[in-house]
Amino acid sequence: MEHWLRKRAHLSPNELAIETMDEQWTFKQLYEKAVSFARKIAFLKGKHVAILSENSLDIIVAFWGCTMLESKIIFLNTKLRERELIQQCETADVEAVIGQSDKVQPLNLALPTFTFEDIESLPILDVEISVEMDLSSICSMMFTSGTTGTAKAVTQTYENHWSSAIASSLNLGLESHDKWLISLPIFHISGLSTVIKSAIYGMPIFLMPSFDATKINQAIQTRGVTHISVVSTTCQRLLENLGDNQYPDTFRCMLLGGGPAPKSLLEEAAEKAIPIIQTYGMTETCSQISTLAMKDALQKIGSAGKALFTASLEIRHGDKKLETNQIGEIVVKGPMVTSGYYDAEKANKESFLSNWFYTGDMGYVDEDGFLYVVDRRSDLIISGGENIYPAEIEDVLLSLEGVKEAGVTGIENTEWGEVPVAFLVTEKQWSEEALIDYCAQHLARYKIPKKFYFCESLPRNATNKLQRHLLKTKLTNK
Ligand code: S0N
Ligand code: AMP
Ligand code: MG
Ligand code: MG
Ligand code: MG
Repeated sequence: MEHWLRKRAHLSPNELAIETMDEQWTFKQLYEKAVSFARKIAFLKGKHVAILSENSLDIIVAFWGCTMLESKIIFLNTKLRERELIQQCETADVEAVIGQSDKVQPLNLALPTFTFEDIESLPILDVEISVEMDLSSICSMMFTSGTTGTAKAVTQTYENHWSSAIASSLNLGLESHDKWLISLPIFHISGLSTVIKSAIYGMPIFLMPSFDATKINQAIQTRGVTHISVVSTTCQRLLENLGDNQYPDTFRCMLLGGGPAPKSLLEEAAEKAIPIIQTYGMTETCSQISTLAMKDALQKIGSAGKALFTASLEIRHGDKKLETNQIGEIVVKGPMVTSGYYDAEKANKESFLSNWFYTGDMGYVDEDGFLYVVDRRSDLIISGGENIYPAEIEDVLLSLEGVKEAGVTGIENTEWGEVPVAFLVTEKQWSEEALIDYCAQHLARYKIPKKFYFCESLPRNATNKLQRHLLKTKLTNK
């Protein structure tokens, strides 16, 4: 297939590709910047290149530039600590890291690193860049963890991204004035999928460097934004900031995903006639796999809709398909679903059964075929749209002197949905402050437990395995 951005620059050279608060780029400009970026880093052709950056024009140019070199792009979360980044770079066999200077410069990675400024000053090499994309090859990788707490790299092929963009448009429709605002991080599929849609659809994006409710609401009200992707936390903040004001009729989609949505939030949005479209999807499905159609949004509040065109979804217990309204594991299939975790045979064996991907999430399908997600993959805590795996935090706490046992679980939180709390059995007195300090050295700040409870013992089963779901009962007993 012809390279999407090249094709788009050919079809719609002078149309708007990216708008920021103070800049506007056409597809031709974006394409030329990406080509020049690719020529400057041609020595990274075909390599595993990690990108560490917040949302900016630079990360978009870097992404497209790397695709022109057939490099595999590994997206790193800017909130992570050095230890976490090193682990992810090792997992994905990263060969070079590029990114925002204040994020890349302080790192000690034992890998070649280049800031965007370094790359800017490199000479443009006279090399061929790819004019086509091989759909079956890996485009990008993003991380997810498992029950063990070590990161796994989800591979996303060009075909996965292509299929995701097309399936989304077959549900939401494409209109000539569509403009999708990106405020979620591009290092997550929630953000990257919109960058890709822009080239495939010929649709401008409105790019926000970070989440700012006032600026986003202004952009929706005055800059012609028609779509935005949100998680519950950011949706909540937008609604609060909106107050009694209204969005223009042209604003047609607030795509809400990345975790459970409180019913109260959905009802408040419905009252204010805000076009919230609930979706279920994940890094492994390259964004949406099941989305509520606009026409069903009000009748099926709380549902994540039906599997998109080309996708299939079943509720199973093991390999047995369950009946309507029975709760079981959500399994999915389709051309947007990852072909596997990178270099992780065991995890792949556990997650796939004849092309069906076992999500680990629990849900049911009602008599009209609509999906309801009721519980997430085992032990996963989702805080403000970021995933937190208890095992990873427990490992850090256990590495502290005098900590004999550690158990982490999530508790409800009005701002973030859920936050982690820790239960410790210790031989030594640790102050909460010291524990927070220690966690902060080793973990992204959103992973730091919000509370530490000291106990005599932790709930374990007959084989001595920690029973995290029982930790919560310790709280109700307190
Ligand atoms: C919620 C966000 C915006 C909060 O970030 P904010 O307000 O900018 O915080 P900072 O200024 O960075 O920090 C201030 C303090 O807040 C703490 N903090 C920050 N984030 C969190 C958090 N998530 N949880 C808890 N605390 C947090 C900071 O640590 C700091 O405190 P101190 O000073 O104490 O350190 C931000 O977190 C955000 O952008 N979240 C969303 C991330 C996201 O995109 N998640 C989705 C990932 N999943 C997927 O991509 C698959 C699903 C999917 O594709 C999808 C999802 C949604 C919509 C559409 C789709 C789709 O299908 O396309
Ligand atoms: P991620 O692992 O970051 O790709 O986020 C995907 C995870 O978020 C899924 O595996 C679910 O656990 C959760 N999730 C996504 N969409 C929904 C939804 N509509 N309702 C409940 N949980 C969701
Ligand atoms: Mg390896
Ligand atoms: Mg994840
Ligand atoms: Mg901020």
